[in-house]
Amino acid sequence: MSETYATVPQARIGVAVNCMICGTPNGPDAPQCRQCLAPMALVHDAGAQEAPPALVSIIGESNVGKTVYLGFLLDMLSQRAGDFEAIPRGAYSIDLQQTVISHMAARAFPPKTPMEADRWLWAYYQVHQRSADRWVDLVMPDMAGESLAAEVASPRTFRVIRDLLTRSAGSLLLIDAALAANGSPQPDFFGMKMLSYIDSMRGARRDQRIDTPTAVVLCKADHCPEAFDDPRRFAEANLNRLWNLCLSRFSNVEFFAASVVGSLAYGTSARQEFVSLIPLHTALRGILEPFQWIIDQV
Ligand SMILES: Nc1nc2c(ncn2[C@@H]2O[C@H](COP(=O)(O)OP(=O)(O)OP(=O)(O)O)[C@@H](O)[C@H]2O)c(=O)[nH]1
Ligand SMILES: [Mg+2]
Ligand SMILES: [Zn+2]
Repeated sequence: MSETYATVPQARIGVAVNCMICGTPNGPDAPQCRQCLAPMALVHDAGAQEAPPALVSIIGESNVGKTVYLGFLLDMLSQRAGDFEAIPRGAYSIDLQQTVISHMAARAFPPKTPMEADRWLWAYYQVHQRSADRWVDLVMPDMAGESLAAEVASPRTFRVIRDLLTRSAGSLLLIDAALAANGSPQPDFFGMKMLSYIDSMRGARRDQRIDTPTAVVLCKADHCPEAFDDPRRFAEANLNRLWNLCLSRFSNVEFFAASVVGSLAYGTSARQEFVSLIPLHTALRGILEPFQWIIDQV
């Protein structure tokens, strides 16, 4: 017989903790939700807060630059960039930022995010917007592009992704602008798939558009500087299918361009057959703007 709430011994009911992402009750010492694998530390850290934190999802294909973007964003926030300062809740929140910064300091990109949800890094920050003297609590997981692709291809493969995307207060959809500028239709199609997945999961009627703030971030814009000049125009020209879907189904979309590297080198070695990219120096452009736009609306 499956274990239902009614059959759980009394002593355990008293201390069961509901997962922040999917709501499933878990034992008090569970490190991860037994249903969706989200870290239970999120709930323990939220403890005394009046309102639950807002979820912001960073989505996009594998290799688009999600981990790099999120790592630098968190690092900028904790260094009090622009209008913001950010305080991590829980030491685990620092791991992503630390991984990205230490790799980049050693002139290497961070490794690919593993597909298994229990190995993702999650960041839980209290963000202070100084001009408005406003605090926002944010939870941002670094999901793997391949897991997102698997969930989009056959919904309900990754429960955590469905729960995250349907409950997100805002999304950043990262698109490989360098590929798109080179004429590849792949970024356009993947972006469309992601948005139509969100559209169907939210279950909005055909005459209702999705109003969740969605920032489309044109990544690797160092390869195509024209994306910085006019991101909307770039998207309309190079990602026309995605652009049209945004117009017809999403009422709150904005386009941004971003890049983290100033110059790249290409290296090979006797031990490996492929060419690896070496970031020679970091030059952050457009990292904060999409985040600021999302925060202004959550
Ligand atoms: N030129 C350029 N390349 C970038 C930039 N950001 C990331 N990259 C490249 O994109 C690769 C992938 O970046 P990640 O952040 O690991 O990509 P991801 O979206 O997290 O990929 P998954 O973990 O597989 O989902 C890096 O190894 C770099 O080669 C950028 O701003 N400019
Ligand atoms: Mg990654
Ligand atoms: Zn869960």
